[in-house]
Amino acid sequence: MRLTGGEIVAQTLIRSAVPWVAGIPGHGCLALVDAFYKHRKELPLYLVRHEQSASHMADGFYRVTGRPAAVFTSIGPGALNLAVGLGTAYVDSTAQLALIGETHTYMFGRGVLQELERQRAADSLRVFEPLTRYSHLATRVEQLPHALNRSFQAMLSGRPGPAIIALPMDVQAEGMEINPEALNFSGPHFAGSPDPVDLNRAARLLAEAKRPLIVAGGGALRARASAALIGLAEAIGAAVITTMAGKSVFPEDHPLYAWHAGSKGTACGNQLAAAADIVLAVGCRFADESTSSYRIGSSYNIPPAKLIQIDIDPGEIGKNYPVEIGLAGDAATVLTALTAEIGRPVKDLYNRSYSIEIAGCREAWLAELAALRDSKREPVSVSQALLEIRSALPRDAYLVTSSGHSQAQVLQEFPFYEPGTLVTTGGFSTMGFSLPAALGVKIAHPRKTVTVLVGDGDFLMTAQELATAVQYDLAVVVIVLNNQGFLSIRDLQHDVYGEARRYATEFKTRNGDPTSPDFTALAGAFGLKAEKVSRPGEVAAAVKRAVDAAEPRLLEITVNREHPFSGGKAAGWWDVPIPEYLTEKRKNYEQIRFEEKLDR
Ligand SMILES: Cc1ncc(C[n+]2csc(CCOP(=O)(O)OP(=O)(O)O)c2C)c(N)n1
Ligand SMILES: [Mg+2]
Repeated sequence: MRLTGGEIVAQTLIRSAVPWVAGIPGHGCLALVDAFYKHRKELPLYLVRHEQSASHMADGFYRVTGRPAAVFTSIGPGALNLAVGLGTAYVDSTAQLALIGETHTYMFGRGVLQELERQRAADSLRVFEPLTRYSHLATRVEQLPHALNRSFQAMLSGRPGPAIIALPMDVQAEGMEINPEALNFSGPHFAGSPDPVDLNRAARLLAEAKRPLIVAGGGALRARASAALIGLAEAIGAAVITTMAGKSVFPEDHPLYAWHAGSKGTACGNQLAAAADIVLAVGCRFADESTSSYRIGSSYNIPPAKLIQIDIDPGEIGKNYPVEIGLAGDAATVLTALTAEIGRPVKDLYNRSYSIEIAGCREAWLAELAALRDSKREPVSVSQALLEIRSALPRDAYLVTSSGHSQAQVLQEFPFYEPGTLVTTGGFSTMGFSLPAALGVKIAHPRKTVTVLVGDGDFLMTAQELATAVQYDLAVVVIVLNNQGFLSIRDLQHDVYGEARRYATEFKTRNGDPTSPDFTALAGAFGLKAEKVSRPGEVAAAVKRAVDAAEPRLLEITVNREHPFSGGKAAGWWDVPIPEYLTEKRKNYEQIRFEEKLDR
């Protein structure tokens, strides 16, 4: 059968179970979009208002389904608008296929409209090389089946990640003879399995541990390892903490749950992590935020604690801490194998002194939070708002968040109960992620409550996607925490450089008064109903009203701007370099840096 390049792509997506495509057309992808038109019944298309949003939509969808969607763009700026989305997906190891338009092959390097060509012809793809697991510029239609196969392999084998193919305009339009049945690249895909000797050694170490601690990262979520994680934790009586990227993989009302380690982690998580004798890391990179920038004893003490590290990517094993045993493979498979190898579970799990200590730690952390959950303060503190939002949402509601105080405080104080119900940009902390990612989550789970929790600054980066929510009737509830600025950065300036430093972080009028757009009016302009609250006690009911409306809604919450009620407190340390001219603060900073031993 004769198919054009565009048709080969469309048929591959359909046959490989890609559920939909999202993007923005332009002259650089017209023939591709025309093939999508021919297949519009089998391959739904979402038109977005910024290409970055298409990428975040696919990302959100992948996180909650494990299935890659595809995004498409025109040539040049349309393509480059994907960069932040693909960077986010790459860092957090989520899969999506990007299809970008490119210059006609026979005019490569001439400088056609929107071509990047001064150093090399048709050069956009190079921008994406550090952001993707696989990239290919298809200069002939005959290359497409193989390039598509490689893309699916890269997205779905081992550690997931995005793939990208650049499609010159002529390649999209030209045809070739091909059997369309051959265009299914959806699996099976190799995950790998660890050495049985190492597995046995790890099982023995874990069974003998006095203070075992499991830290689960985003890889545990990607591997859908929740059940296996609970199984092993209960078998050995381990404390379980998660990273930002792994949050929600373990039920946060479980008696063994100890919240998070790290700078913006919790006292509870840091205390138990630092005192562990065996640390079992599952799909966790040990990034700076979750380790207190590697400051010894602040979050971890490895060594003397022994580290067992499970990761699907052997390159992560031993990257940041020395490992006793590395187990490369799929997290769920390895955890299940470890539990089986250990055999007999610990006796009297919840009466052991370690379990009692974990429960005590957790209680102490919740008591510490109570001071910020000040039910009388107006406008409402972020902590109080989060408490009310949690109380108004079903246990299995999805919450999508991306940066600023909302993300940090969700980490510190907002419990999740069902695996994968927190969707957040853990490693890249991308402003603008939340709303479009939530649209992807809603497409995946139309009957579930899907909530966006964003700061005003974050929201303004992709606020135009309210139009997409309305066009496709994607009933997400967008909760904007409005504090008239980038206050998490303002508060960071305050914390590390001193009281006087509040620069370039607040939204002001010409006269210097705090200001913000009228978000309810903005929502109205896009055709959404919206509401605004500011007092404690008002939030929960307003969230319920928005959720019950079963249509896209916006809720603006005016939140407190006074530090620390504007956010929360750091629990560990974070390496934010201090300028030498702040002499006293710099001295203290240098002393801590020397303790790190990283650059000595
Ligand atoms: C795309 C992008 N640019 C800049 C940053 C750095 N940054 C992190 S949080 C933040 C402020 C976020 O403001 P807002 O969403 O209003 O939340 P708030 O800090 O006020 O709670 C900034 C600028 C980022 N994470 N992402
Ligand atoms: Mg803000």
